[in-house]
Formats: sequence, C-alpha cells, structure tokens
Amino acid sequence: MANRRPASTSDERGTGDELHQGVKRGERLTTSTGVPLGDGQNSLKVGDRGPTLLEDFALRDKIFHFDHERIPERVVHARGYSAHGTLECLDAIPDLTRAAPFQRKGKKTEAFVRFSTVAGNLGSADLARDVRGFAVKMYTEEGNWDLVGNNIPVFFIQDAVKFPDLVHAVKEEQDRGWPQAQSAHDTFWDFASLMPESTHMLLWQMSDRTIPRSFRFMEGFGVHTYRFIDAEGASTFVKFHWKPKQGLQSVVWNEALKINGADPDFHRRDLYAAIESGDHPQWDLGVQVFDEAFAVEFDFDVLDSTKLIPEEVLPVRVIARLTLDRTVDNMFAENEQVAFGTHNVIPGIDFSNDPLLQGRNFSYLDTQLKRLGSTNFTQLPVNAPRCPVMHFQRDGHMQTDPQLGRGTYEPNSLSGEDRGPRADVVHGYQSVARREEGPTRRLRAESFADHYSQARQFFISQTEVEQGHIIDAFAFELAKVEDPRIRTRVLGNLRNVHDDLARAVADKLGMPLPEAAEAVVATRTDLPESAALSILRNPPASFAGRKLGVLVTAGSDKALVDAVTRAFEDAGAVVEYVAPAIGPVKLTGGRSLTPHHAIDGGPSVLFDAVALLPSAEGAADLAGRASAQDFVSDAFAHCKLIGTGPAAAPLVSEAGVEPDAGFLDLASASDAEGFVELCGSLRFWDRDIRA
Ligand code: HDE
Repeated sequence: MANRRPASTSDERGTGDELHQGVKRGERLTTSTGVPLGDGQNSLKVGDRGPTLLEDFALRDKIFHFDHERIPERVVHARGYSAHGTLECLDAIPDLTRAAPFQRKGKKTEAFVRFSTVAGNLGSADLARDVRGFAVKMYTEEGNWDLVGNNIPVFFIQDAVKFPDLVHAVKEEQDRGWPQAQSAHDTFWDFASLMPESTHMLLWQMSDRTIPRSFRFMEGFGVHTYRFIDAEGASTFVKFHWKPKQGLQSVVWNEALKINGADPDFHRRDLYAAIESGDHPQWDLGVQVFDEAFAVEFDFDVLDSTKLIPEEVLPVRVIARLTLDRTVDNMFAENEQVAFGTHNVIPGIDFSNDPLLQGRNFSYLDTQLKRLGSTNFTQLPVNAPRCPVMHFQRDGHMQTDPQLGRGTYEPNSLSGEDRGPRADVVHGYQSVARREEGPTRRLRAESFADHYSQARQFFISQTEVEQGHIIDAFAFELAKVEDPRIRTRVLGNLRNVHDDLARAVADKLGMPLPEAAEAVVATRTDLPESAALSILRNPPASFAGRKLGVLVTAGSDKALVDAVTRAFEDAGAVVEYVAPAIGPVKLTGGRSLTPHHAIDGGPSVLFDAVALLPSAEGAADLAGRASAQDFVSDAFAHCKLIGTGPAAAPLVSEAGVEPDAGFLDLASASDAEGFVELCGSLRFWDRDIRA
C-alpha cells in the first residue's frame, strides 16, 4: 500500500466509500481497531528527529501485535505442510461400521491433511531422515474424525509413558543445541539401544521410507488397532492404511543430503506444485478388519504398536479414496492452527486398549491448549466442525460464539419444550460395551515381548538394493555416535535381527561384531517375506507425476527439446529446463526458451530423470563448469535414467561418467517416446553405488 500524504482539511476526506485521494473504505490501512491511518511509514515524533512518543497508538498497535505473532511450535511434528481435499467412499461398509463417511458408495467427506517431519523444528529441511506424519481430519456430519497417522506402520515404543523419553532423545541435545532434525547422534541411539522394543521401527527408519521422494509417493498408516462399531453396537478391530495412487518412491541418502541444500522446501513445493497444476494426488483408504478370534490366533499382540499385521496374512480392503485438490491459503491459519487429536472419533469408530493410543488420547488435546492458548481452538475455521455444534461449554479465552439464551446447563426448561439440546441414545456416540478385568498393575504384557521377529521379516522382505541402503543408513548414523559403547549395544541388538545385517554394519563401522544382546524372549519366530513391506517390489506404473530436468544451452536442437518435452508432458510428467543462465535461451531456429533454473541453482537432485540436450558449443562450455559436471555425475551416482542428445558426450566424459544401460541416446525426436518408457522404471539400480 502506498505512502499517502496527510489530508489537509477534514472536508477533503470525503464520505461513504470514496475517501481522500481515492482510497476506498475496504482498502484503507487501519489499526487493528479499524482506525484509518494517515501515515503508515513514520512513527509520531517530536520535531524532525525525535524522540518518538509513547502516545503513538498506531505504532504501539503494530509492534504489540508483531511481538506476539509466534505461537509455540508443535513439540514434535513442528514442520508440516497441508492441503485440503475430499474423501470419497468407494465401497460402503455399513455392516462393519456406522461411521458416516462409509455408509454410501460415492459419499464425499471434506478432508484436510497435514504431512510433517517429526524431530526437526519448524524451519528445518524437508529431507531429514525422519518418520513423516500423515494426519487427516475428516469433517463428517457426525463431527470431526482425525486419523493421526505416520508413513510407517509401527512405532518405536509400546507404552505412552516412554514418549517424552523418546522425543527428548531424538531432539537436539539440550547442552549444545544440535543436531537439528536428525537421529544421527548419541542420545537417540543411546535410548534406542536401551529399548530393544524400538528395533522393528529402527529398521523402517533406516530404510528409504524415511527419505520419501515426496509426500505424494508415500503410504500412510493409522498404526494402532482401532475398532469399528456397527449400528447394532457390534464391534470389530480395524487397522487403517493410505495407499498412494501415484505409487511409492524414495530418494537415495546422498541425494537427500544434497536436496536439503538445494531446496530445503522440496516436499512442500512438490505438493503445492502438483495440486496447483491440477495433478491432484490420491490415496486409497484401506482397512484390515479382524475379530477377536483372529487377534487371539495372530502371532503378535494386536495392541502392540511395534507390530504390524502383514498384508499377506490379512489383506487390505480399499473402502475410500482421498483426493487433495486445494492448497492452503494461509500457512498460519491452516497448517499451524490445525489441531489434530486421536481422541477425535465419530460414531462407528472407537479405540482399542493399545497403551500407546490411550496415552495419545490425552496428549493431543492437552498439547493444543499449550499451542493455541485457549480451549476454544475448535472454533478456528480449520478445526470447526461442518455440522451443527450444540453444547453448554461456555466462555474461555477468545470465545467467538455469542452464545444466547438463559439456560447454560443440561437439562434446562428455559430453552424450549425439549429442554435444550439433549444426548441422543439411539444416534449419539456410544463406546463399545466391553468387559475389562484384572488387577491394576504397571507391567508390560508378555505378549509384547518379541522385539525381533518382525524386524527380521522387514529386513528379509527388502530387495538387495534396499537392504544395502538400510546397512548404509545404520552405518552412517552410528558413525555419528561418539560413544562406542552405544554403537556396540546397537550391533548386539541387530544380531538378534539378522547376522548379515549386524555383520555388514559392523564392517562398515570398522568394529568387531559383539555378542548378540540378551533378548527378552529367546525364540524368534521366522516369518516369511512380505513383498508389501518393500518400496522397490511395488514399483509405480509409469513416470507420471515425476519430473524431468532438461539441460539446454544456446543452440540446443529445438525439435529435440520439443519432442522430449511433449513426450514427457503427454505421459503426465513435469518438464523443467536448466540452462547456464536464467535469461532466455535461443534454440535452433531462433525460438527462445525461458529456463526454470540456472545450472548453479538447478542441480540434478531436483529431478527424477535428466536429459542432456546442449549444443556442441554449450556442451564444451558446460564441460568446464563444476555445477554442470555435478549435474551429470550426481544423476549417475543417484542411479537416474539419463537421456543424452547428440552433443552431450564431452560433458558426460568430463563428469567422469561411463555411459551404461541407464543411458539412452536421444539422437532425434523419435527417441523421446522410448526415453519416457525407460524412465518409468525410475532408477537404474544396477548402478547402485553404495556409500
Ligand atoms: Fe504423535 N503427537 N504422539 N504420534 N503425532 C503429536 O500433537 C504423541 C504417535 C503424530 O500434523 C503432538 O498436535 C504421544 C504415533 C502426527 O498436527 C503430541 C505419542 C503416531 C502428529 C503428540 C505419540 C503419531 C503428531 C504434537 C505416544 C503415528 C502431527 C503436536 C503415545 C500413529 C499432527 C500435536 C499434526 C503430533 C503426542 C505417538 C503421529 C504432543 C504422547 C504412534 C502425525 O500431542
């Protein structure tokens, strides 16, 4: 808004909507109480050079509000990114649950999703090796239902009482303030090594699941066993799964490190760009439903959040589809102020006795008060139910509902004949009627004691490439641990998972293999492989939704650039151009192309595959530049598919790279289709150069 001169007389200010100098009422700069300002650039001073007067209410109003702009960031999951969307029922299941979103095929429910990392603070980088939060709020006509999940189906601990310890261990160390957003330090591994129940989750955490290519390419899990309740009150157990229609994809660790430097907002930018371009990401919502008899028969306790139920044992039934189609308008109002809670369930959904879930049900409500400052956070637009709300909760900080009437208690005879809003025995929320008995004790059930069998199952279910990445990740993290006793303890635990794993990690650390740690249960069940646990055994159908980086220079072949662009865009991919400078690039035939990145700011880690289409002079120039050499050698080291135009050879050889079967000659426009096809496999893993 422009700086405006003071009005010289009150007559000149005008009336109605038109104000002095044409500023309309709605556009006037005002204080927070609506007083129009005559000068927004200068504080009120005595004379030309001060002092500034305390009387300046406009200055005080502005600074006062600014001073209080920040609210506490989330104690975990501080860094997140959100989007709006819709859940559509694909398969109605009224026989299993009376939950509103699943009563009718085609039924649509408004939804809001927040993805997050866990350990880093709000300003940390997106590609931290970390679990991702996958929290979904569904605004049903029977109230808000939150499914507050992660992208990993198990958790580190079995009892909520250990959560503060886990979080203290992984967050930056209190006596030094680092490391940020990393588990690669002594306190985390100290805790993990002393809590063997974390072993299964550690395997997931050290896998490529924790360095997803984007939020769009990861699964989500409710983790705990919940309950469905049908209209008659009968209940079954249920576990929730989100399966991305885009397929699964992760980056490699060396790439993650570089993405964090090149674009710390890589994941949020990706989600924003996809939605804004109309490529709306989708996830199928699936359920594993089982009864008491299955729970008793199953090898592990279904109340133990460090265990999963393999999909091969109990298939996932798809019941709905989530589509994200709208980005947030205001990060604070939506991403920061959204308040998720596992306690937000609706009729038809109930809890199990999972001790982790029971603890969460307290924590989420409690933490919102700390963050949002008032019990009235449910009135904020992003949290407000879309159905009528009737209760006698009154007042509180920042109450915005001008509640009317005399009777503020239930029942009361002053609110009309039906005595005000009353509980509905037939349609209202009913908890499962369950029988519980036993002495009150603080103990860990014996059925929770096997910490290694499923960790082993996870390891053997991975491809060789993925196993290699897990080994590298353990070695990377433990090499950052200063105290060798901690490393030894971790290796002792890993021996109980798989000797090949423990030995490979020990070798990489240059440490002897210790004795296996003493296990709570000596017998480990040898479970079969489960293909569903691997990313690479579940490849995407095509390159759609991925990004190709095309290196161009002045004099690049226009026909070839166009053909490659068209072929990839037709396949649903995004194409971005990288050039020596950000200014327009003249291709053959005189057409100008505007690059998306200058080579220094557009490294190949930002793309899923690359095409090198420089002109001969351009290639000779780029061959001498470190950024261009890195562009090629990184793409190679990260196993990317590389398309090479007729003049790219000097650049490739100067980058020290020997073309292999992951390269495709783009000799002419007709080769473009073949390259898209090849890129559908995403990586050329034969080249996997491990750390
Ligand atoms: Fe959370 N967790 N958590 N958590 N969690 C929070 O709530 C907590 C756990 C998860 O985008 C906090 O609003 C306890 C498992 C997500 O706003 C807090 C325990 C899973 C998010 C909290 C767990 C999660 C949170 C911090 C152990 C996967 C981000 C801010 C008993 C199923 C939600 C907040 C968002 C956030 C407590 C374990 C997922 C403190 C006590 C298991 C996705 O309430």
